[in-house]
Amino acid sequence: LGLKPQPQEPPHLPSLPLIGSLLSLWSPLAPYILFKQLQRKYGHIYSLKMGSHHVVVVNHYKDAKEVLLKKGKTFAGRPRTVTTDILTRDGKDIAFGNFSATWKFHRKIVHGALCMFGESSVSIEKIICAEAKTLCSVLSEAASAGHSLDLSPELTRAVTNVICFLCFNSSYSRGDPEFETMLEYSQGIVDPVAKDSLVDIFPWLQIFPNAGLRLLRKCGSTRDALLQKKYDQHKVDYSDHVQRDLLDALLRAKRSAENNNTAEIRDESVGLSDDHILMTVGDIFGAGVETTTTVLKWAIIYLLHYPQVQRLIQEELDTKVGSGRSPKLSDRGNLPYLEATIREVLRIRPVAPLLIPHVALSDTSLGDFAIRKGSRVIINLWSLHHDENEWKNPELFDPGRFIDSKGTGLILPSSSYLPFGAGIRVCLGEALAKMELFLFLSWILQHFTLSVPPGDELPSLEGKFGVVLQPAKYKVTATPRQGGAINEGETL
Ligand code: HEM
Ligand code: PLO
Repeated sequence: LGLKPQPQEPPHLPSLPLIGSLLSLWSPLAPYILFKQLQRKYGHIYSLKMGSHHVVVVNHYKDAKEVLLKKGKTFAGRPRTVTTDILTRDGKDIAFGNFSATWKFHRKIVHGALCMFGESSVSIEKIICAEAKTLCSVLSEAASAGHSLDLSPELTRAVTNVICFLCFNSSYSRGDPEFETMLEYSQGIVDPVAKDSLVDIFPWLQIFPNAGLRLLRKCGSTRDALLQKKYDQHKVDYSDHVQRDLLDALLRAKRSAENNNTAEIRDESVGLSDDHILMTVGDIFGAGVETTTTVLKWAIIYLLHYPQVQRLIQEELDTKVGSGRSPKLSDRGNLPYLEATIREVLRIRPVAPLLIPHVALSDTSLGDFAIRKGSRVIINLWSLHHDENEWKNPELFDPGRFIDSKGTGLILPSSSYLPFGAGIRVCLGEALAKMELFLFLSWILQHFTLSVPPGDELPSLEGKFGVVLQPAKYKVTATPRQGGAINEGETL
């Protein structure tokens, strides 16, 4: 009497010894769709076993915000998995590294380096616009030759060059063999990292020949060699007086830790070993390329499916920017329909539909349920972004839902929207990604109308679930717009 009832654990999916709840998850549906459906039977929060791991799945935004914001620190852990351990030398990076002083320190350095670029003379805006211009001239060439083209490698190169400038103060031109190598290894990492769940459930699978893991190891070491090369070059040219890029910022932090005596011990304790530095730039480089490129590909797919949306963006560009100059970041506030389209793409096809798994660092609670220390918590962003009670017709692509009734201002019609996550694990690249999406799309649409090549079908809207949700390959025809010629003499 008078005692508070002990909170119960969340409803549990049926599970068997050893394989856990694998049978109920053995489904042709992608996990984020299955997890959304399982709510009907088990409620918004339920738990399951993946091998020996206790996993809690969260499908409602109120609970998601409790995990990410209200109890952000309690849920700031990351699980160790076989694949991410291979990729990140046992979690010596930011995204897959567990909550620690080292993790905090690296986030701070990256954040500082990204902010510095906002202010410097070679501003991020200039870098992005230069890449947008090159991208548009490639489209122009294809258009005059009457070719349709797969935009993927061109978009990847544009986005890669932006992050390459920020990380390494360098860039790739077309046909650069190092860039081709990068394109190849990336896919060999994105695919197996997603398929990690099986090896993770049956760790002994590693002992047997495993094609995915072999590919991951091979592509991982190609990536590491590339990162190492950049690192070695930077060590040679480093100067305390100039900070060219993120790698310089990390080197500077390392030097100053070393100068504060007891070199190596201190080095290890704050986590500024060569491994840590390499893994941090590896993260930013990898995240910088894969996420933004994927969103651009989805955006273009939706523009092909909804030519009226494309037309509305172009009308907005024509009235607010015109054809005499190129779009700039300062136009962002004047182009609400483009901004709304970007928001809608991020809603309907979230880059990370299950975010990255979180881990409870101590015994805690979530809603009315008890959560044990060490539980993995999966936030199903797909459920948040497709919640019928929060979004009218969630399957429908409609940028208009982010525009107010007057048709001029941006709104957020629901709180069930977290494309970049939230709280202390929130995406580090949100501002950068938004600048790139805005500038690349506005430059392309100012100059071209995109359509499906004659005889081709509309590209599929179905995503391939991986560590990022990727669309299938497709081609486009770019038709130059009237008065949309690229102004060669223009200064940015
Ligand atoms: C983490 C989304 C672009 C760097 C995340 C997370 C999401 C996300 C959902 C996981 C949050 C969580 O686990 O709670 C996106 C989207 C992007 C994007 C939608 C593009 C539109 C970028 C870019 C960078 C970046 C360009 C690099 C500059 C990171 C890093 C983390 C992260 C380092 C890990 C943070 C941590 O675990 O502490 N992002 N991201 N992201 N993102 Fe992004
Ligand atoms: C992409 C392939 C790279 O070779 C390595 C890499 C590093 C960071 C990862 C990124 C990959 C995929 C997208 C991730 C990012 C960290 C944050 C981002 C997971 C695996 C997202 C969307 O959460």
